[in-house]
Amino acid sequence: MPIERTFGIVKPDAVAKNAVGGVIDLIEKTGLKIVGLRLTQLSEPQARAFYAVHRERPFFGDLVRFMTSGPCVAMAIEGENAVTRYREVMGPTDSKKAPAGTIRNRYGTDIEKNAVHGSDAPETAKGELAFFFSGLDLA
Ligand code: FUP
Repeated sequence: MPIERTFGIVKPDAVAKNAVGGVIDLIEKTGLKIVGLRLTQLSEPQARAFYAVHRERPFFGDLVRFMTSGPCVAMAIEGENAVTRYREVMGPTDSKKAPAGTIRNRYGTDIEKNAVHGSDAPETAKGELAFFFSGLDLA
């Protein structure tokens, strides 16, 4: 199985509740490696651009408000089958439906305040990694 890279965000709700270390711990316990890490606060244009795929959806305005409400932590994550394995440890979008042991079960609240983002495919991961990191920032 080839080594793959994916992209994740510890969202403002999880940063506010001091869960950055807890999220990274759950990721590392799966055997995946953190190869890039950056604390930042998204501006409104940046959040709109990052979530552009959702711009027609009814929740877009609230999502942009939430994602700009405080600092977040961008993560580059590496390992075999990293996209799928990271999505498994995140749990489903709606935190209320997330099974025990997942990040969203432990640190999320609902479908919006769901603690983390993760790329949905290797091609998306490339674009999202490039949005937050320069090649020089990655191990
Ligand atoms: P995910 O891949 O699990 O992050 O989920 P999506 O790409 O479908 O959605 C991106 C973000 O939009 C979610 F993390 C939270 C937000 N969202 C809502 O606020 N309401 C919804 O009904 C669906 C998504």
